[in-house]
Amino acid sequence: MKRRTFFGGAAVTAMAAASVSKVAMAALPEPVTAEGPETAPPLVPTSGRPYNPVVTPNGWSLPWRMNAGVKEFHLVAEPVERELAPGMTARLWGYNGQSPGPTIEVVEGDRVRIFVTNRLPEHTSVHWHGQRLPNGMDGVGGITQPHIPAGKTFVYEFEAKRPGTFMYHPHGDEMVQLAMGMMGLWITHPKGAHPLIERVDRDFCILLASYDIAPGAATPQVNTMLDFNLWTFNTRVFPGIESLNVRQGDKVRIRIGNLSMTNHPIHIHGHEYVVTGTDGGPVPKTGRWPEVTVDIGVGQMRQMEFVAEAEGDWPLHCHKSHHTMNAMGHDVPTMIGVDHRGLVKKLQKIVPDYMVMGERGMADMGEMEMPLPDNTLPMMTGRGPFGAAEMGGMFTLMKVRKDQKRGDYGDPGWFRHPQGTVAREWTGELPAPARRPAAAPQKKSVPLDVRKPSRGHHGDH
Ligand SMILES: [Cu+2]
Repeated sequence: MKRRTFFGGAAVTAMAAASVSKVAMAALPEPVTAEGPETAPPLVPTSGRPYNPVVTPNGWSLPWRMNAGVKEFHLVAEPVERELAPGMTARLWGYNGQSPGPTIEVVEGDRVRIFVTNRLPEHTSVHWHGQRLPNGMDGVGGITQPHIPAGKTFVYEFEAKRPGTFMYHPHGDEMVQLAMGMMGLWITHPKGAHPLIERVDRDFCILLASYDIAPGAATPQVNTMLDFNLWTFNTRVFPGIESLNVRQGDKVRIRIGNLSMTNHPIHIHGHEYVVTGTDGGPVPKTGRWPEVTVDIGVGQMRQMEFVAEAEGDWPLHCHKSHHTMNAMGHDVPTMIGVDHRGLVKKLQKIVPDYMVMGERGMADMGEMEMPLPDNTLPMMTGRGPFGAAEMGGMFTLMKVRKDQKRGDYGDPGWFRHPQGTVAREWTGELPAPARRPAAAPQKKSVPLDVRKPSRGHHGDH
């Protein structure tokens, strides 16, 4: 993470002065910028009230400054470059050097002041999704405030009233600005003990988004409504998404918000989680039940909690199978069962690099070294200790280890399975398939439409 001052030049200062009062200008905190997609360690608060910080995989939390009891942040909306996974970098719009923007962490009851500087080529605004605040701080361009013109800085100020998981994003030219990656997470921690919010050992937060970037291109197609080809956790795709590394027995919270264009059933392996909170706040204990897949609709936030009981490398992924694929796969014709014998040579005379693909399914593509255009990712990729992972998109691993140090979020490497606990090839005898005994002749069924008309609700069954 690097510090960079945007307000070095006198011209810029003069421009900003037009939209910010003199008092605020004097107090404008230096914006902090992140470069690179590495996961930042939890930002332990050194001023303001204490809390248990979150970790944003492949992201970071925004430092603040206390100014006469007010927590001050500086967001800069600007064009950014984001590596989606090694081999592909997208040209997006985001905040403070990255998409998603930095996670903002405050404490219930904090007075918060956020300076928003617009370095985009068009106007913007910031909507604080899910917060209780004065109407004029809601960030709806044209409705509750003038749009923030390019080059200007606006100030938002409100009290973080209720604890929970929130998001921020522009409200105005949303189709374009969300498609370009403008979004971030906001966590309001409870002040002290809360009857419905437990203290956890690991607290992760993930923002779901989708992009449509043609293979070889770097800028998303902003008019796409349905056919996105990249499905992201914190604007990263597998294998670029860092694993969630936890200690066995840790109480884990995963907070997920969805700012894509469709719902995502997020599935965890080897464990069950309970939704302890939604966009509306903590869920009463009587309203919680265990699940292994939680569907997260567009605009929703969910908090899932569980104890990481089982050691291993456990996938956490969207269960829509196209959402665990990367850019190249979605338009490939289905060739299963098509016999190419005798055709390949003839076809190669016309199309020299013609190759047979997908005759037996597409698993081969996980291993295949296909020539790709620059700056794109294979449909399915990633390697594990046993071979190709054949995944992409919204997929990562939760690594549970006995010897992971308390508070250590580092990657412990691949799981070492205890002897005899891995699925293996059966090398013994294969008995001949047993024949099912011939079934007794079945009663002839009567088609529904010739049945006697029902005389009532009783007596017919
Ligand atoms: Cu999905």
